[in-house]
Formats: sequence, structure tokens, C-alpha cells
Amino acid sequence: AVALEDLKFTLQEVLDTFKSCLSEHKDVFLEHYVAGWRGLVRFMNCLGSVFSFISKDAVNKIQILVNHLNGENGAHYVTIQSMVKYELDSQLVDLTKRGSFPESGCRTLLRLHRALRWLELFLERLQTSTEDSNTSVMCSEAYNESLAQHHAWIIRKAAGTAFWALPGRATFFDVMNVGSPEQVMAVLGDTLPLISEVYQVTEDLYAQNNILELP
Ligand code: 1Q0
Repeated sequence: AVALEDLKFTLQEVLDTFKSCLSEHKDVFLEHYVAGWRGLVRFMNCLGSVFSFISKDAVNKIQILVNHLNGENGAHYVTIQSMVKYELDSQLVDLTKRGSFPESGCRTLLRLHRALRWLELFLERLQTSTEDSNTSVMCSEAYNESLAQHHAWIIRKAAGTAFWALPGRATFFDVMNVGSPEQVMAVLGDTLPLISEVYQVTEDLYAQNNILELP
């Protein structure tokens, strides 16, 4: 049987996965990237069922990437860099409109990548927040500055509604499961630069290959 402890999210764990994402040459290991997302989804699931439409989509995208990793061409999917090169060289990506490759690694990862920017902005706000800061406001501000620009209004509307169900800052910190608010702040301080770096490396790679707007 799975002990309850195993299901418990800890922010430290997410920190560790994002730490192991980057190789010394700044390649991003897909396996660890995906593991980082798994941890985040686990966190989100602790916040309540209003978020299940969000976590379903995230889980779906994680699974697509895992399938690539475990597939017969898995060797090309070890890093995000090798994935982009392989899929572009082999013309496995829909570049201008959706068509033959709705599950390309490139377009699938791009969705998570955009969500990572939301996370970065949200955690920045959380880190500079005070006891009476409103998590729903921080979350929607971060969303409006990032992901919202890529979402149709119906999704923006659903997301906006879900944000109001976010627990307050104190509960949020409890769920992170790292200790006192001071300890949470310390772990956030360690986590943010790692997330920012992974985000920036991926952003640069996608920009160089001109694939930031994949359909
Ligand atoms: C804690 C609250 C979570 C808020 C997450 C903000 C994101 C809102 C996104 C809402 C839209 C989701 C529904 C589906 C959208 C898709 O249309 C869209 C595009 O895909 P496609 O195939 O139609 O082109 N999909 C996406 O944009 C991907 C969205 C993935 C969102 C994953 C969010 C995972 C969140 C984790 C919670 C982190 C908790 C933060 C604190 C943790 C401390 C380390």
C-alpha cells in the first residue's frame, strides 16, 4: 500500500527536480522537466477539485511527452534541444496550422513552457507577498501577464473563476509542506532562479528555431 506520506507534496521535491533539469551545457532533460510538472500537478490536486480541468490538461500533455520519451524514437527526446532538432529535421511539427502532428513534442512542450512563465510570475509575487496578500489576485495577475495571452476567452473565463477558489496564503504555505513561512520564503528563493533559468533556456531555444507560435 502507498503510505499517505508518499502522496504528500513538498516544495523541496519540486526544487530538486528543477535542479536536475539542466545539464552543465544547459541542455534541459525532458525526463526531469516532466517530473517537475508532475510534482506541480500533485500540488494543484491538493488545492481542490475546481482545478481539475487544469490538471487534466497538464496531465494529458505530460503523458504525450512521456510517450515520446518511451517510444521507439525516445533517444531523440532525452533533452528538449535534441527533441526540437529531431522533430524539425524530420518535419514532425505543424508549423502554421494544426494538421498531421497535433501531438508533436514541440507544440506540447510549448504549452507547458508558457505555463512555466505563469508559475515564475506567480512565485515572484508570492515571494514578495505579506500576510494579508490575496493569492487569487496574485494568481490572476500572473495569468493575465502570461498564459492568458495564449488562451481563448472561454478558457480565460473558466481560469478566472477557478482562481477565486484558491486558498489563502497561509493554507498555500501549509500545502507546500516545508515548514514555517520563513522556511517557505527561503525555499522559494532557491526555487525561483532555477525555474527562471529553465524557462529562459527553453525560451531562447524556441526563439532561435522560430517556433514560439506553434499552433
Ligand atoms: C494553483 C492554481 C493553478 C493555476 C494554473 C494557471 C493556469 C491556468 C490554465 C487554465 C487552462 C487549462 C485548460 C486547458 C487549456 C488548454 O487549452 C491550453 C492550450 O492547450 P491546447 O492543446 O488546447 O493548445 N493548455 C495550456 O495552456 C496548458 C496549461 C497547463 C497548466 C498547468 C498548471 C499547473 C499548475 C501547477 C500548480 C502550481 C502551484 C503553484 C505553487 C507551487 C509552488 C512550487
